Amino acid sequence: MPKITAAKVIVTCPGRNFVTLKIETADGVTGVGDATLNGRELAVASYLTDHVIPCLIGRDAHRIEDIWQYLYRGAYWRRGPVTMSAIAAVDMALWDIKGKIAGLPVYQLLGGACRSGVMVYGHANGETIEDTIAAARDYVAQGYKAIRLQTGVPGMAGTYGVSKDKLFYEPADSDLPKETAWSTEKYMRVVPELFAAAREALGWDVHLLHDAHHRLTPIEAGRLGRDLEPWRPFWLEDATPAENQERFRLIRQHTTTPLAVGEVFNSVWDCKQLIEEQLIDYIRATVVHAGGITHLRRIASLADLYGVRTGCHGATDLSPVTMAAALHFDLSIPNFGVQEYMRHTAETDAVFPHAYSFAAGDLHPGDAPGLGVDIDEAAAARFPYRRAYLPVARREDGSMHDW
Ligand code: CS2
Ligand code: MG
Repeated sequence: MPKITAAKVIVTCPGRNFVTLKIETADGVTGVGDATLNGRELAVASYLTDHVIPCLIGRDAHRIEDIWQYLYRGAYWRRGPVTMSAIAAVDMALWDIKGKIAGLPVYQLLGGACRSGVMVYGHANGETIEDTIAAARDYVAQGYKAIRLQTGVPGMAGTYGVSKDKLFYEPADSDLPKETAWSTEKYMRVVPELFAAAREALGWDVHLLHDAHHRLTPIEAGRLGRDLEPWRPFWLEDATPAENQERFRLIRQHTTTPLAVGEVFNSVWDCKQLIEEQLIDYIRATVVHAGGITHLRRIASLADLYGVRTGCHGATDLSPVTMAAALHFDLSIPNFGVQEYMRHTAETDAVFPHAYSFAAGDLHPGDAPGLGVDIDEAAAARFPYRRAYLPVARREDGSMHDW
């Protein structure tokens, strides 16, 4: 058996923070897993170093499902973003090791490819509608088949989804949370204008997406969804917070705009009611925050029973290790929908050399054995951890809103 003999956590900040787990077997085979939890990175690093790694030493790296069950059921205080990101990192690293030992890319171990490539969507951001459309045109020129549109809201500074650096949008940009302002009324006026202008400029052959980032009540979401219907959005994402899953019933009653949710979900239990009642069209749970490839496959299988497709989260705070793992998963499941793809900076790509590549609107994980991604530890050491927070949002009267 490939016995686990060592494991360590590497924290690095090549432009933004990443937490990576590296597991090693007696034969010297190594596997990597992403454990990054934006703004709470060191909590997962400690969870792994202090509480998980000691339990891994001596175990059989081939027993992926058993180790998953051991870490999930054995923790007693289970679920939650910290625990599930830590389990995800172990799971990714073990799939990586299994693939390397088998000499096969992980997607082959998951049943093989169901499609030729993974359709991705890029982020078009702009202060104005014109700027957003100009950014979207760049994506079309690069071959993207799907684009997320976010625009500044007139009369409000610093809208979510819009940043100065258009290519590498990174919201976790200050050492204490920035305070941003929010007005639902102003926002709800500008989004339909953005979509009308985008269809006029870009035509109907490109998929257009939008993220409301948990900012609306169900009835507001129903109204926005209905206002967007003429422009046929691919999806409206995170229309409302989903702790209370039945909130989506009201949105469904009022709009046929497809709904996506789940980037902050950690387990199949967070998805269960939304999927079983067919309250959503796309589930956005992701490898790193929802327990790894092993658990995400379970979520996708449940979703498939109800005609719900996947649309995994893929923002820049998910490292290239998660991106690689997501691509193997996306390629292998029947009910894949779309994959988010925010490009990493050149520094990040240098720290995490990877086999995946982009062509004609699709990503492909490549055919290197395992996940096809690694961490260059010497390069990682040049970028020490820097505390960085996501912003918070306040309504115009000063009260807190969901960010
Ligand atoms: C966003 C993310 O990509 C998305 O859909 O919601 O940018 C999100 O804000 C960050 O991943 C938070 O860590
Ligand atoms: Mg989102």
